[in-house]
Amino acid sequence: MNRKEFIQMSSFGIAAFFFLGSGTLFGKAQNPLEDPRENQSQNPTEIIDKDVVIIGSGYGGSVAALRLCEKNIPVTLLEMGLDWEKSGKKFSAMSNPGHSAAWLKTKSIAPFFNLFSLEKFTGALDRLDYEHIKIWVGRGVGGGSLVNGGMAVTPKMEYFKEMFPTLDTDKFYSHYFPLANKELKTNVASEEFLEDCDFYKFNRVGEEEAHKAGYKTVRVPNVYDFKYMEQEYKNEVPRSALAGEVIYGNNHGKNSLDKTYLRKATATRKLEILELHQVNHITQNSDKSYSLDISVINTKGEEIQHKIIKTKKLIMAAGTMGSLELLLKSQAKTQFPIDQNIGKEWGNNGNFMTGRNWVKAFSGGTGFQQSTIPVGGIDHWEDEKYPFFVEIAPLPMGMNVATSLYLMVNKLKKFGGVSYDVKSEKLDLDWNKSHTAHMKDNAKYFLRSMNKANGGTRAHMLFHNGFGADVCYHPLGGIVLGKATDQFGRLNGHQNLYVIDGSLIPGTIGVNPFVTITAIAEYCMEEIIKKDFA
Ligand code: FAE
Repeated sequence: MNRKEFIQMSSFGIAAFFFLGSGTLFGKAQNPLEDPRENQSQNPTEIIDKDVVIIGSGYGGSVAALRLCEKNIPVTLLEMGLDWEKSGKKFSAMSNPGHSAAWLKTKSIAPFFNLFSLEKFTGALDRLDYEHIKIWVGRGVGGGSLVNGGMAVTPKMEYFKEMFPTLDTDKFYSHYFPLANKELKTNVASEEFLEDCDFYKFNRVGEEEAHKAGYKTVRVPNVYDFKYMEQEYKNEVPRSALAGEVIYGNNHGKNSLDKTYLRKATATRKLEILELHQVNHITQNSDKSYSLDISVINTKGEEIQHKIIKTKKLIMAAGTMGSLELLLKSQAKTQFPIDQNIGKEWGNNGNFMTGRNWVKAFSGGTGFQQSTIPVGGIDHWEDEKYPFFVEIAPLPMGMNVATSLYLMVNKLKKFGGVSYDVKSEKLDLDWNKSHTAHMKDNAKYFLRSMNKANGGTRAHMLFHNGFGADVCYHPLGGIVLGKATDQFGRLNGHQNLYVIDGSLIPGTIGVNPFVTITAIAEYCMEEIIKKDFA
């Protein structure tokens, strides 16, 4: 398969933009490991030097960019997806998928109702398919923040301590978590609004039913601006959450990273963001610098330029699956040195999607119109036999369905593992039904108790008869803090290579993870900048 075919076929293929960097050199002779230009495309390769490079513009990458730029350090941020704000393109609603709905697919890829054909485009939502699990991720400047539900949950202190026994828990809860929430613009909806708003009927129903079944519910903070949503409700501003926008991106209201960390970093004028730059693999040079093999792509996913960017300091923030793929693939392709712990302690954060149908006469369903932004959770984490946390999720498809949707977050009983298959050039996951069996038991217990108290059945029309063991929004781990890296994300065996993203968290954190990823990134970057960039 030639390079072009590979890019088009790969789920990491993409769309394009052309950037001329400084210090361009053509045809510089290097040893084969330093000049990884095998399978050249017809386009001449551009070789560029940069001081500091970050791969990926999600939570880890955005924190790293801001903290470095604030210290006057010039940063180049490489992102395989589109800069949506710059492109002037709109995100599409769930009921009408358009350009943003999927990364280079011809059919929509939401967890349900995929009846829509699409034009191939570098959309904001991607799905990585493995035998026993499907993993959804965000693509574009802002990473997962573009497509996620915005639930901003600080983990329970005890569980955080259990996952990270060597970290200073008190400092995290007094400093890094508050800092992360402040920068992310986390806020909470007013109870009055939630009580009045028709669009939150699904949540009121979900909470009432949970209470009847004896569960405790909690209000969940979010980065969607609830004051904006109140204005949407009154039709004073354009609607977004109340117009069915979420996993294909929000056009208004949501404080995604492009509106928070990245906007601040850009204001320093030290940040260069190169969109549609897909890093294929990395080579370590004899002087310990790194060469990144990059395809610049167009919005159809075709390579329009091939680049090598050389840098002394490299921060990998391509997300759990992206950073793992880059490290493992680079090892296979360029003998890139990696630690034996890479690929270990991977998990799905206990994600298990489930739902209920309840057909009570005259009940009125969960509402024709549903806000896309979740605000409620069911906290059953302390239970000894069936511990779980549940997001009361909307189903914003414009139907007054008598279906309730729940995303469960469970504990892990055993970790999965990630390796690289040279033949298929894809990641291999050691992950199967044995990893999720206890999550299914929890889902059965939860649905049974809810149905007993409220009537109903499990939602057979959703995923696999109502039990979505293979639905994963929160891949975590594989490059675990303090195992594959030192205590601050410096990759073992390297001096100037850092990993700052969800892969640092050992497979589970008990709640939706981006607040934790942000706080850990803040903690790591504080130390790295102090010691390695002085
Ligand atoms: P991430 O945000 O994934 O960013 C990585 C970036 O790197 C992406 O922009 C990639 O395009 C880019 N990239 C990857 N490979 C390459 C490459 N080779 N070259 C160049 N660029 C590359 O990483 N979490 C919550 O806490 N609350 C929620 O409500 C929530 N809802 C979610 C809903 C959905 C549908 C999904 C998919 C996720 C949700 N999450 C939620 C998970 C959350 O978005 C995710 O944990 C974080 O985005 C992960 O942050 P990272 O910094 O690790």
